[in-house]
Amino acid sequence: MSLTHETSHRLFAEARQVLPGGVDSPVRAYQSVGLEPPFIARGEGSHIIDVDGNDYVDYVDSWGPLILGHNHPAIREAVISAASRGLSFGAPVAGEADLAKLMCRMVPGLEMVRFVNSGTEAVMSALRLARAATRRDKVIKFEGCYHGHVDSMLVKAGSGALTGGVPNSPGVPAAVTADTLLATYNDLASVERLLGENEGQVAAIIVEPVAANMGVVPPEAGFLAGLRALCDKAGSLLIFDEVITGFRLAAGGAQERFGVRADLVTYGKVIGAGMPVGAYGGSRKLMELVAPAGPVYQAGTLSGNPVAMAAGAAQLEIISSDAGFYDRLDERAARLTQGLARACAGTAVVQGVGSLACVYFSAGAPVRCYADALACDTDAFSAYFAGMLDRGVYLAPSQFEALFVSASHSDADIDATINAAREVFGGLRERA
Ligand code: KE4
Repeated sequence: MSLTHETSHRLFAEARQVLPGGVDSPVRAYQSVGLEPPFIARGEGSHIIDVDGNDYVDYVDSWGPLILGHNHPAIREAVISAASRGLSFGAPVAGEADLAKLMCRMVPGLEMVRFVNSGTEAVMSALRLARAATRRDKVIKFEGCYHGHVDSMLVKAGSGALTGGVPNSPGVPAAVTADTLLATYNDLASVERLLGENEGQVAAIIVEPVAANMGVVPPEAGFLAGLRALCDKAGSLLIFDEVITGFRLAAGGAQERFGVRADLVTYGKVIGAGMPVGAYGGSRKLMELVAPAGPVYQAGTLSGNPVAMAAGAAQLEIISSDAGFYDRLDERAARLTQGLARACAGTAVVQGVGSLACVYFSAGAPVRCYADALACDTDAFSAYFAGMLDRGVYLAPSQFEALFVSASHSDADIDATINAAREVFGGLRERA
């Protein structure tokens, strides 16, 4: 079944005249899969419909925010109601503390948050706070982890930085990344070595508790707890970048799921329900160093925007009042990943945690770190991607991204996805 894309093609040509690459975020341009992106007209539940009328089961979910699916009535109503009172005031509104209190109720140990407008801003601010709190400059990150387009983090970053084959971006001064130390994911010895070589100089270790920007790489047993112990010994802060995992892996995110407490946590995506929201948070002691309570400057015209706060609160209220939400979400995701694993057996492997998953063309080898991810066959991934898109399954257009299962994905969606994968992998095997 070949879908028609005339309108998307025309819109993409027009967009490329006024937007770099025709998009506002690189991975959306479909460059790594060698296709043109469908332009989306609307979303409903687990489906999106493009401007040519093609209907897809959506596993991008706006890259994670839409854990309840598109156009959820309660979230839509909350946004319309807030917007009807004005879009922004640049002044305190009750909705900011309402969402912050809700987050602190859901996340053990979270005492205070600051809202910003993106995950990138959250990471940038958390790094500044960690450096101020420890009076140290160096930061350890992991190859293949992506923490937004913060200058100091664009070193062997994942996601779009990896997809575009540009692990390090031009325009980032060497002086800025001189304090960024690179470790290997799932390799505590690589961290210990860096801490030893930079004794007393490391402000923080920042980590994606599940690496979801080089596909989906779970933390191996003891890895996160090991980072906690190494930070305690070195006097460094542990930052969990939970922009993807926050409020997705559990109410308390990865901290709850893996039983490891970070000193600072960054959030995004789910807490905005599709509106531009990021946040960073931690203990009151640390967070009260942030202006105007303390000296660490950070600001934002639209931070805590009332409409965005209403959207995030509506989504978290639904989740937090549903005791079985995460169990059901994980069960739904397990049905999908088990079906995909059967369909791709012998050609690809499926890795996942909770409602995050990735189909890796790694010749059957597990993907434990950046080097393993880089070894994957991206041409084979592209053929798989195109085949699934043609069958109405909308996946992230890169081997180095996750698929996101939402509460809106039905049994019918999952069965259709598994059937599409069966056909696609059958075709790939025939052509092999
Ligand atoms: P934003 O600035 O894009 O809101 O968040 C940056 C960010 C920070 N930390 C983690 C762990 C992230 O995954 C992200 C952004 N995720 C990507 C998807 N892998 C966003 C998609 C895009 O760049 O268009």
